[in-house]
Amino acid sequence: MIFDTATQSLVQAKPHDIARLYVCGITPYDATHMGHASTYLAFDTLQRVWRDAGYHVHYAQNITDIDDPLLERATATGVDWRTLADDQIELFRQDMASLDIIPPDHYVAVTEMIGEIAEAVCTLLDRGIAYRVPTEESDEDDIYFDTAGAQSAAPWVLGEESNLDRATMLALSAERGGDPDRAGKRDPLDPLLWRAARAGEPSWPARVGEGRPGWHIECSVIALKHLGKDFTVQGGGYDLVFPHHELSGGHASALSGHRLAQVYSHAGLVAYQGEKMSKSLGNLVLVSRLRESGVDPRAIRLTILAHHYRSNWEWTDAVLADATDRLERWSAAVAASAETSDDGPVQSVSATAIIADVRMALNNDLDTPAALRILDGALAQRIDEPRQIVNAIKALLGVAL
Ligand code: 5CA
Ligand code: ZN
Repeated sequence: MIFDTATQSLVQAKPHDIARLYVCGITPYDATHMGHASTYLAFDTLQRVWRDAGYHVHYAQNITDIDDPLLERATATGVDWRTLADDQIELFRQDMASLDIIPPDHYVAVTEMIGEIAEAVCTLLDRGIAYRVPTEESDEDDIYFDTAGAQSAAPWVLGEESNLDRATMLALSAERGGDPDRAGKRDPLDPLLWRAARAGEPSWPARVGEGRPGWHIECSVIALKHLGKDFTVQGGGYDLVFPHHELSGGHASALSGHRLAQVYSHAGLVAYQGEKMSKSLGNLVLVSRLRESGVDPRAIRLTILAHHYRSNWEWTDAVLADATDRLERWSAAVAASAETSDDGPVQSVSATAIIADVRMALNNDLDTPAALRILDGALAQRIDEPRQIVNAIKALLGVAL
């Protein structure tokens, strides 16, 4: 069972055959902070639970390697935007590997998909679900998605995934990369599909006109290409509920005639020093910096797993210290169990029963804090088959003891 944002209820994320997962990837500047790590670890746990249940998992993740904030950072620091993106993507991959996060089958950079995204925009124009808005900044037109047109043409209702009213959607759109006040749009909530080439900005020639993709369409096209329509779970941090997932869902429905995904799953947000950890605020705790300072990546993992993936929580030295203690306790218990394994008939707890409890906790909306508590209790006692517990902790929680 996993919580679905659209229906606001616990649902079975039960794949028919293959579990198909899309998680929105990073915009590669200032990677990888603890908020990113926490979101990717939530979906890593989902992947581990599916694998444990015997499903094949097919996982795709985008990389937003062309977008306004990336370009702004590149300009501000005098670095070429491609160099900035490449360096940060490499760092992100190293950070993910250090945290033992199982990589997606497809990491897809938007710059690899420009042609296909431009073709999708053409399709939407041809179907009358997209329209041109001229701009004085370019000889070409910007192209917008017609939310009203899409709702009559596709199985999609604006606001249905996020459960938000129009006033809230308008406010969030202005806050999160939208442009509700742009003149010439049919509806303030219509999002940009294609940004016409402007002086000093990267752009690509395309049938729709020289330009570059808008944000939401990248995820719709990448997900449709690699996972197909109506896939199992669309994931990301809670900050993506609106407008990003609402509108990438709308684009995908308009293109495919089907829902984007069966379940929309969102991880809570990690804060630091009282505010959401974010690149724009700069209040970051970076995985790479912690690693450099000698923090064991397993302790970072256990810090995140000690919080339920849907809760909002704050990174502090104290939560990391708790996880470091837990890692030491567990490691010591495993080492001690190896030494005393042939001590004769002393009363012990059953590894099979403990693992069943851990599985039950994880199947209940990925309740990792409960799983950790079960293991705390078990590892404080003598276990009949300690190797089984070590293997289960590795497979289900990604922590090698
Ligand atoms: N490239 C887009 C998605 S298409 C993007 O949101 N990039 S990002 O780098 O800003 O964030 C990458 C992922 O980390 C997203 O799923 C986002 O929801 C998540 N995320 C960002 N900040 C936090 C935070 N403070 N806590 C939890 N998750 C976060
Ligand atoms: Zn996305």
